[in-house]
Amino acid sequence: MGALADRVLQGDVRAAARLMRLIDDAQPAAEGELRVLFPSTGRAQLIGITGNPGAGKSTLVDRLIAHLRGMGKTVGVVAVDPTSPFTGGAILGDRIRMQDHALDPGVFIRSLATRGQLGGLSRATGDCVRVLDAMGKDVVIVETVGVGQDEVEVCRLAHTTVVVVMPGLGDDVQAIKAGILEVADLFCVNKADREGADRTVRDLRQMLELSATEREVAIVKCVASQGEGIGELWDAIEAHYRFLQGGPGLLQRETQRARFELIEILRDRMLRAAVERLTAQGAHLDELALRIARRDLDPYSVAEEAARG
Ligand SMILES: Nc1nc2c(ncn2[C@@H]2O[C@H](COP(=O)(O)OP(=O)(O)O)[C@@H](O)[C@H]2O)c(=O)[nH]1
Ligand SMILES: [Mg+2]
Repeated sequence: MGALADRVLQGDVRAAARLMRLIDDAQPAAEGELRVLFPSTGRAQLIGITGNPGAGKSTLVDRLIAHLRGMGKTVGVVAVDPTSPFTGGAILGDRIRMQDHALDPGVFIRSLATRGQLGGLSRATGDCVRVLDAMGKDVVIVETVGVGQDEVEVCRLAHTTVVVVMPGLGDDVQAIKAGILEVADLFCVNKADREGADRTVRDLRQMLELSATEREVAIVKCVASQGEGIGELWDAIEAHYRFLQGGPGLLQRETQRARFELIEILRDRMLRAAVERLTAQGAHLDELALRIARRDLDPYSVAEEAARG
């Protein structure tokens, strides 16, 4: 235990890639390594980029990487796309787009396939972020599709969450209300080269006023494909981070994240143990599910038995 972690701490990129694969595959062996890494983490600035598919998140991340490299900062990226767990199509596209940075040792990009095992998406993402943090990356960016609850949860890992929207979708702003508003520290209205960007900014501002959030939520316009507004976007991210650092906010976020992760780890562990117990008794999960569906068993009794051991 800890052999991979030691190599990660020495900056071994291949060891980091291997550990992230263990994490993505929900291999229990990853935990021992992460335990060794933990004391060396907590230094990276963590940024979440979320929004609907096609909003321009990957393009923005690509430009942000270039901007940060220009400032001499090292960058880690975790790209999560649960909308294509089987084809991995979007993820492959992201990889190609970001390949300019692939040969830069100051950049590490990892796509998460999240193969839908018992381990959760946010758990795997958080653990990969931790590896990049331990590697010494100054900034770690998580790109995630802001469609489901899981993806909203992922935002809890970040110091600053950027919600990317594009103009011309009046309903889009409406759809944002649920859940996403609570996690947004910053809105990026991307594709500002298209008609209606100012309208979207106005709609967002109005929505923020109506929601009566105490927080200052900045709105930045970008044309990611042209690299416009990227400096302003980064400045707004920095301003938010400095605001957190200057008050109780940073520790509050870290504590919230720690609480969330602890619950996830506990849940994973207990779930794994319970499933192992059931399997040891000769019952297969799918078989039990079939018997429950047929009303031969009820799920409450099965769970009770599995939990009791
Ligand atoms: N017109 C315009 N297109 C953009 C802009 N940013 C990204 N795109 C395009 O929008 C499409 C989706 O971008 P992508 O970054 O893959 O979006 P993601 O799904 O949110 O990661 C791509 O074809 C981009 O080239 C922009 O600022 N203006
Ligand atoms: Mg993308």
